Amino acid sequence: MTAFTVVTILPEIVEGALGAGVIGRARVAGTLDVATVNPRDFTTDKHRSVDDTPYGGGPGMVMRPGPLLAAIEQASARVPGAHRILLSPAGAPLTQARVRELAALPHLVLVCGRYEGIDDRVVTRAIDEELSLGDFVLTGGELGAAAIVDAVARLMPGVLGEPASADDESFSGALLEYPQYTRPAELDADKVPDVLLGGNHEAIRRWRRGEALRRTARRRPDLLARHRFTAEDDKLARGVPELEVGARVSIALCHYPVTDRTGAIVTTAVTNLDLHDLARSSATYGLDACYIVTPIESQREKCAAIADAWRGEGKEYRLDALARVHAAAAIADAIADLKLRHGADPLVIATTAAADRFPGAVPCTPEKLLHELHGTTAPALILFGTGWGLVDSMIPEVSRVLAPISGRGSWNHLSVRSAVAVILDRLLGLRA
Ligand code: 4FN
Repeated sequence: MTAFTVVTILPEIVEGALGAGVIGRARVAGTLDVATVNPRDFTTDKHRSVDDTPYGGGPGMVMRPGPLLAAIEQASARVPGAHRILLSPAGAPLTQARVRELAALPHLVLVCGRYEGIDDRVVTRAIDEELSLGDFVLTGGELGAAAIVDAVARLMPGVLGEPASADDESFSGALLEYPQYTRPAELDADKVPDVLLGGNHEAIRRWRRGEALRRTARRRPDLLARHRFTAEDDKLARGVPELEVGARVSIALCHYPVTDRTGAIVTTAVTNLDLHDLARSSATYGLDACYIVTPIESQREKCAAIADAWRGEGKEYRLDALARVHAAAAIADAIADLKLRHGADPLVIATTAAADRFPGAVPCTPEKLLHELHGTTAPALILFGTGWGLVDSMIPEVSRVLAPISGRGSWNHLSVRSAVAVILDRLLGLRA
């Protein structure tokens, strides 16, 4: 059982947060040990001051090291094996994985800052770990400390009513929860899904798993990217737009209309390397198609010749990639092909290394684009330029433009093969 000692100048906040509900009851019953230690009780001046002005100037006050260090020392001695945590925006964001690890420790001392922060020597001398609840401004660490006590305590035996309900909830696995309903079965015209009213437990389990996958895709694509799909998940995903985004995304490598180094509108040559690598990236991320756009017929024939050469080799993994490659005479032809095959106009997205191109298109990131695709069943076509980039005035179908890929520097001449890989990975890549 983990004991908790919260070091705070405002114990009322911690008591208020941890005095009611299952946590409050467990404390009264003696299955949960939560105490507070107040640095103000360790002051020696007549004003009992816990703060002072910052060295070097600046706004606000800083917590004095003396009373805080004394309070942490006494708190740590209350139960053996203290692990001292500072709640701080500089800490690692708290996760359920870390909560589970903390639940194995005998004593957590949770130190709360106030004012503008605490004297840094307290951190270097008396803190083992810094944790944060997230990226927002708080007036103090107390609510973070209360959150950690709540999250850790609910994993301890005897704190929750049923032990089964402790760890099968959202974030323990990688998926959000399926939607829950209780009586009445009809709230005005709002009905509880039929499957939940029937007694088919296997059908209910399958429906819930499918809903959990769908909701996670829509609301927390970052979590879904970390989820390992089971064979059943793959089956449930089939035909669900939110879960098959890759199969609606196509790319086009455009050799026209692009500019050269002087700004003149030109047609560039198809290269063997680009074609190979884009086909392989397209297959890796499960894309619908990879269009090679060139108005020059002999260049389109070259694409077919390269494809034929692959076919000749007869290697199966290459054929998978190859099946996605289509030569097109113009961007409009690729768009027409998508419309024909999907029965809807594609969302056309331009890419550019220059932030001022495509001024009429809505700027977006791969993350925002993914969110948008979750909300539609329409296909998407991402355009990549060759040479010195796509000519923005000649592609009226473009409605979105992806922000340039960039590192810290101003030098930005990524190869188109690299740009495709980076964008596809940010859009569809797994993070597991
Ligand atoms: N906050 C940021 C950047 C700089 C300062 C703050 C901030 C309370 C003592 C820390 C904040 C956030 C999550 C404790 C925020 C947390 C705190 C937390 C916290 C008073 C000094 C302060 C992250 C927005 C860039 C005030 C962000 N989880 N300073 O809030 O203690 O636990």
